[in-house]
Amino acid sequence: MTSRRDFFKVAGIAGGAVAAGAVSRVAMAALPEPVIQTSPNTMAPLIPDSGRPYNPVVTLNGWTLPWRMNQGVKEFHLVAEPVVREMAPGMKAHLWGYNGQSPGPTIEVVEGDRVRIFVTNRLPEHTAVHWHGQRLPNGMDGVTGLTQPAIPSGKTFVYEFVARRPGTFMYHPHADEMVQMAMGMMGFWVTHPKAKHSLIDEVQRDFCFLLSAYDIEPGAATPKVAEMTDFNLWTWNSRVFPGIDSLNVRLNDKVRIRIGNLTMTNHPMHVHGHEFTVTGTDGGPVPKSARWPEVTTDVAVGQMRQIEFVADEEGDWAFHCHKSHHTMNAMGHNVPTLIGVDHSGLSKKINQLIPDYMVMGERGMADMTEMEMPIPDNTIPMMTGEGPFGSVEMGGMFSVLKVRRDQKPGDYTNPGWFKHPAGTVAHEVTGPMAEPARFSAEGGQSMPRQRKPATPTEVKVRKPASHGEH
Ligand SMILES: [Cu+2]
Repeated sequence: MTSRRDFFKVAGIAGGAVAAGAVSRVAMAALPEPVIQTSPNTMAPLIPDSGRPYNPVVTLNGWTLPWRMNQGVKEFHLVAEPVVREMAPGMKAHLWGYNGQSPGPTIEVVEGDRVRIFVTNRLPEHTAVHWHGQRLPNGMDGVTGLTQPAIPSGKTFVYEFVARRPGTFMYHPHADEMVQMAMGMMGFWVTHPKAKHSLIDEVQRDFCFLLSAYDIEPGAATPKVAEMTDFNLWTWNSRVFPGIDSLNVRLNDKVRIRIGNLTMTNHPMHVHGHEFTVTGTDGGPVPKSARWPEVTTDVAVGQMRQIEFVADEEGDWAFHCHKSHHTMNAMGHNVPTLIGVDHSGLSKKINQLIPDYMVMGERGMADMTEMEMPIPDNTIPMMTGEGPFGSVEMGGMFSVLKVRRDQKPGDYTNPGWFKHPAGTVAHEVTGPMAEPARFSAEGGQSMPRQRKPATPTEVKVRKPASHGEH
C-alpha cells in the first residue's frame, strides 16, 4: 500500500480526484491494465470505441495501444521492459521496448484530448519517456534530471497533458539514451485532427513506422549499445526485409505514410512509380504553398516526415531507403571490392589451409543471394527476399507498395504478387547485335589535349568472359 500511496504522490493525483462516482471507483483508481503484444504481425487498424472518432493508422509490423476513458481522460499504460523481437523469420533480437515489442505500441489520440500515460519501468535501470514534438507542461517533457527524476526500476510514473496540436510524433527515453535507443526503445504517436483541417487531407490508407538501426553480430541476439556509426541492421519498426510487411492499397486510394527517424544517420526514403509530397513534419502540417513533388525525401536524424500520394499505378512498387548499404542485412560491411580481381592463385593457397574457402565478389555480389551459404544461427542472409522473378537481392530498409484494383476498401491483407498484363514486363531480346560504336572523347574544356599525361597508366581489367578458364 505504501508504494501505491507514493505513486499517487508522484503523480500529483489526490485519491478523490479520480473518483468516478458510482462507476467502479476502485477500478478507475487502479492503473489501467497493461496490454502486452508479442506478435510482430501488422495489426489491423484499431477502430476507436470511445472518445472522438478518427481514421486510425496502420503501424507496419506493429500495433496501436488500447486505452480506457476515465472521466473524459484517455488513459494508457506503457510498460518499459526487455522484449524479444523477431526482426525477420529466422532471427530474434533481444531488445528493450514497451508492452512486449520494440518499437512500443503506437499511441493514437485526437487533438484536444486530455491524455494520461502510466509508465511502468521493468528495465534493469531507470528510464523516462520524452514525448517528441508535443506541446506540454515542461514537467511532462520526460528529460531525466532536467524536468523530472528518473523512473527507478520497478516503479510507475504518470504523465498527463492535452494533445494540443494534430500531427505525427514519437516517444522515446530521455535517460541513458544511447543505450536505451540502441536497444530499441521508441514508439510512434499520432494526434488526429478533431475536425476537418485545411492542411490535413482525409486518406484511405495511413501507414506509420520508425527507422531504427542495430549492431548485432551474426549469431548474436543483443545489440552492441556503444556503436556510433557501424550498424549492420537497418530496420523499419525493428524489422528487416523480407520481414517487413508490404503496404497494401487499393488503386486510386489516397495514401499517407508517416516516418520517424531514430537512427544516427539520415535516410532518403524512395517510392517507385509515384510522386508524393511531404505534407507534414513533427513540426506540423506543411503549408500547401511550400509543398513540391518528390520521389525521394530525406528523413534526417530526429525528424519525422509524412508523405502523401494517390496510388494510381497498379503494381508491386519498391519502397526503400536509397542508401544502398541500408538495404542489406548483417555481414554487409567490411567487404572488399573484388570486382575484376583475379584471385584464382590466392584461393588455391587459402584452400590448402581452409578447404571450404570460397572466393566471393569477383563478379559482383549478386551470386551470394543464390548460394545456400551456411550462416550462423539467428542470422538472416545479407541480401534476400524472394520475388516472382527470383531473388530481390535486398534486405534492411526495403518493402513493397502493392497497388491493386481489386483490393477491398479497408482490407490490408497481402494480395500476393502483381499479375502483369501481357507484354508489360522487361524481357530478353535475341537476334544479332550490332557491335557497339565506342565513343572516345579527346580534348574537351576541362582537360585540353596537350595537358594529357604522355603515357597513360595501363589498367588490366579481367573480363568476365575469362572467368572459369583456369
Ligand atoms: Cu537509410
